[in-house]
Amino acid sequence: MSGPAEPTAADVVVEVSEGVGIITLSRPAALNALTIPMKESLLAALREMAASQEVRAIVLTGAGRAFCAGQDLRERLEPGAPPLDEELTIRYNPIVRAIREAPQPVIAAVNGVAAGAGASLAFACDLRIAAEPASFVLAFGRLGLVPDSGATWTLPRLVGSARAAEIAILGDPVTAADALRIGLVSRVVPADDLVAEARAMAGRIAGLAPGATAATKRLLNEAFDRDLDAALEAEAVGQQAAGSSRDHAEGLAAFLEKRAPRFAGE
Ligand code: T3D
Repeated sequence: MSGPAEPTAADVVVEVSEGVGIITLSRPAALNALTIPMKESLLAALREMAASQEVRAIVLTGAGRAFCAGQDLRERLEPGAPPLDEELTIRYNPIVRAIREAPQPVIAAVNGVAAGAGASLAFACDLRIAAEPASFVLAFGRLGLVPDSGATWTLPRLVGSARAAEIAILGDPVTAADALRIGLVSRVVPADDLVAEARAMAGRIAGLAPGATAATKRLLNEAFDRDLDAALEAEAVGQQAAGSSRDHAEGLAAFLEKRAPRFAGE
C-alpha cells in the first residue's frame, strides 16, 4: 500500500488504568485515517472494555494533530476493496453500536480535525471535549458521498436539524469554538490540557455507581425516541433498579456519614 504509513492493528493503542479505558487512534502521518486493521482493533477494544467490570469510563482520542480523518481513502482505492455498504455494515456500524451500547459513557477527546467517519465517531460518543485547534468536517459531500456511521442520526439530535443540514450538506469545517456555541461539544480546552481534562472527567465517572451511570446513559440515548409518558415510565423502572442496588445503599450511608461514597458496582 502506498501512503504515509503502513496500516497495522497497532495503530490503535489501548490502555486501562484506574477504571478508565483510553483508546488512541494512532496513525498520525495519515491523520489517523481508518484502515481495516484499525477498525477491527477499535471494535475489539470497545467490546472488551464494554464487557469489563474494571472499566467504568472510556476515552476515545487521536495521536498527533488529528482526531481521525475518517476512512483511509488510499485503502478504498485498492483493488478488491469491499463495496461501501459492506464496509459500513461489517465494520463501521458495529463500532458505532459498540459506542452507543457500551454501559460505560464514552468521551471523545477531540484533539484535532475529525473528518468524515472520524466526525461520525465523535458524534456517536456520549460526551465530547475539544481542544482549541479541533474541528469537525463532514467531508462526505465533496467526495460525492452521503454522511454515514450514524451522522445523519446523531448530528440533528445534537445540534438541531437546521444546523445539521448546513454542516452535513455544505461540509464547512466547524471550529471548536463554534462547536461549543452550537452544543456539538460541551467543553473546549487548550490543546495541552485535553488529555488531562478527559482523564479527569473519565476519572470522575469512574467514581460513580456504574449501574446507575449505565442506566442514565441508556435513558438519555433512548430519550428522543420516547414521548414524555414513556420517558417517565422508563425513569421509574430505572430508578427502582438503581434504588435496589448496594451502591445506592452505599451512597445513602456515605451521605449520612459525611464521607465520599465507595461504589463497588453492586
Ligand atoms: O469504506 C468507506 O469508504 C466507507 C466509509 C466512508 C466514511 C468516510 O470517512 S468518507 C470521508 C473520508 N475522509 C475524508 O474525506 C477526509 C480527507 N482528508 C481531508 O480532507 C484533509 O486531510 C483534512 C481536512 C482532514 C486535513 O487537512 P490538512 O490540510 O490539515 O492535512 P492533509 O495535508 O490533507 O493530510 C495530511 C496527510 O494525511 C496527507 O498525507 P501526505 O500527503 O502527507 O502523505 C493526507 O493524504 C493524509 N490523509 C488525510 N486524510 C486522509 C489521509 N490519507 C488517507 N485517507 C484519509 N482520509
